[in-house]
Amino acid sequence: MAFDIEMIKKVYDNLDAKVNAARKVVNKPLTLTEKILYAHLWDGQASTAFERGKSYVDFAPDRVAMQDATAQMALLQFMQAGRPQVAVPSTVHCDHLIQAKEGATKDLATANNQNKEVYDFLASVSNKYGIGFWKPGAGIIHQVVLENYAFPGGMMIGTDSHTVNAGGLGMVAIGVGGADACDVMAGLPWELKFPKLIGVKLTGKLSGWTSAKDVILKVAGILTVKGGTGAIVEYFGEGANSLSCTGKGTICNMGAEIGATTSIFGYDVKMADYLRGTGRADVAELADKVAVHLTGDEEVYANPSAYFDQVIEINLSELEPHINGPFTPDLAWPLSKFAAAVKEAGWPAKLEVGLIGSCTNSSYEDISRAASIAQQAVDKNLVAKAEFTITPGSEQVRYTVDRDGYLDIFGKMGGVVLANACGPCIGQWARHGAEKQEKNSIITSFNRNFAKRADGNPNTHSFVASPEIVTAFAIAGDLTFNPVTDTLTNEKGEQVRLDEPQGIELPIKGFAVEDAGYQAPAEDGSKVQVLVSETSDRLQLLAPFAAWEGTDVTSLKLLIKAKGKCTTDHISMAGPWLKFRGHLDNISNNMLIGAINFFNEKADSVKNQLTGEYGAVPATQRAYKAAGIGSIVVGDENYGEGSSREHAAMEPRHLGVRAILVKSFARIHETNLKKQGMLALTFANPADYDKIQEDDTIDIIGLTSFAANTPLTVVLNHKDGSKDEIKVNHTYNDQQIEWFKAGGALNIIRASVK
Ligand code: MIC
Ligand code: SF4
Repeated sequence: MAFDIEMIKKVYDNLDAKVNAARKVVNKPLTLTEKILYAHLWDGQASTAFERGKSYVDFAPDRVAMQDATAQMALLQFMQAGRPQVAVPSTVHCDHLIQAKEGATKDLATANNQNKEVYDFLASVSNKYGIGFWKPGAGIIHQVVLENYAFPGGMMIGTDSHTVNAGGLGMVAIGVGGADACDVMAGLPWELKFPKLIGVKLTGKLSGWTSAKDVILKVAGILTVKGGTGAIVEYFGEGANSLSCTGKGTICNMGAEIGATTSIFGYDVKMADYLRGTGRADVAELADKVAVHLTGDEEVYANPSAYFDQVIEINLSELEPHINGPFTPDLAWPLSKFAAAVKEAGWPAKLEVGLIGSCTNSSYEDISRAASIAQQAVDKNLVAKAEFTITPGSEQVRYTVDRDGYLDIFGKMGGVVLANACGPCIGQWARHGAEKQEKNSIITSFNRNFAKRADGNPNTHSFVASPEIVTAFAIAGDLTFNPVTDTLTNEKGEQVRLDEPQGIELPIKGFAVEDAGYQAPAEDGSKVQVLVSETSDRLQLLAPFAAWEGTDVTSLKLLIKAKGKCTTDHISMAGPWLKFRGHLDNISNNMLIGAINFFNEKADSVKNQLTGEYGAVPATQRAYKAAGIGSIVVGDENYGEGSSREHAAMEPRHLGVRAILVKSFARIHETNLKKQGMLALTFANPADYDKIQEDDTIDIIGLTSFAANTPLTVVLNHKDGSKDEIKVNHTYNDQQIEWFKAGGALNIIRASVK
């Protein structure tokens, strides 16, 4: 049903020739990342070696994956590309729009009802253009992709930042905005700056309470949320080979949290076992034959600092369990130091809810290890003090862990099984009492913990850990508990200790499922009608953005100078807004409502320079738009961190913002801005951020000679009549400058159709 063995065969048949060609060009031993990247070059490019971090390169990915919240915009764009069918195998996964409230069955029924229009749209577009469709309830995109589509040595792009999860199965899998997906589905090359390479050498072996999750929690602490920007992280060493395939997936998944383009592990026995366990023995057999090309060269791993731009070494035997947070995934605490950190910082020590699962951590191994802790609560007369939820990653995992009795064990501990969907991970959590905005703590085995992300409450302190640690904490109901050293008092008043978790990598009886939730597209979709009602408040056909006017852009008003962290959740919040992901005008009403205004330290309160009054960001911008005045957004470091959602770029574009000027960008967001015809600029001197004043009117000079590697000038006209002139950098290449001039990349594809 699901995977395309012919496509995989083709990739493997060509691998030897392509890797050998790369060897000649690069002229030294190759990392795994280089092998896969060079093997996926768009035709006829491999004559010279690419410069890491500098050269823009065109690639030909093998497949595309999209989730429902981003697929709507991706496919609305694809519908305008004038192609009858997608050019590469592609799938849509319905996972983000299901709200978690009362448990799987009821929540799924409610979602099917509430989101009917959107699901029908996605199903019919998929049917028409030859895209595989995974129904609501089938599971979370990354887990479904790992189980069905990912393969060692392949290259995939996906409209979700955690597409990188498939690195656990040796694939270069990269998160992108919908416009990039649209290009690849339309048969065009996909462009990426040739990444830098970070090598992570893993020695030793995990034991006790430590799990794969702790590797990435530790790496996030070392590299921080921007340390992986522009880089691919390649894991190797005997420690890497000892990790399960799904454990590798967890590590790669959270590579998104350090800004890495993607992360990858070389093909090994664990991957072959997983392929066989998930019904793909034929893929394993093919991979075995080309195994030398599915891992880095020996010389590279023997002397990594000669081949990687940065090398990190972690000894798994010494690694402690970690807990990261609150409010950012890179604040890493080893378990032994966590209790003291909680006390010192005054974070609420009482734990309200523990949540396991999600796309990051819901493998059979994860569930079995967490269940081994839950079983002890039952056996040792412990009553879980915190609430506890389980979000399975796919129907296949859910069905199998249910068959094997694990869900029963969680039930006995008081756990609630939620739908196989994103749910609480993306603000789709109807958490009772959240509206009171009380200060409280939760802990999850998810990946992100930005403010308001889970339940919309800015005072929820969210921490990230492995499923087994989350389960232990949920039993204790206390963040200062250390399961390695502390005891708990049970119902009988006895002191009991939780033993180390025990898990099983792959189900002994094999995976099983009754209805995996897949719907194949029509052979010939030309007659399929895709309907979008003109009166819909959830879907809106896209109108082309206007082309550049051919002059410098001047007299822009400062819309907001955002202070500190400004993630895509701050720019285009998820949760309640997810329902407008297919309607650009409606979702634009959330533009930057989470960003903190530098001048008054408030969210969603900016000065309207036309009236002098403070108002909501979207309303203020709509006032500028109505007056025919452009504007500019100023931001701090790593602006646009987090999600791939291109809404964060399309909303400002739609409402008339002309430029985003920041200290630095997150990769996907910067590309999304360029694709939509926006100006994405960075301060040549970051300290110039301080020169931006609240009443500034701003000119961008140099656009008539806009060229690669040439900075632009920004003039800040202050209210008192004084001026500052500053240099701003950009990373546009010639092609991307054409996108800007055309008013967006899609306008160029559109023009080529006629
Ligand atoms: C996320 O984890 O933030 C999301 C929700 O999956 C996003 C995609 C989206 O905003 O729809 C992501 O990671 O790209
Ligand atoms: Fe869904 Fe959360 Fe994974 Fe994003 S990180 S795909 S919201 S489960």
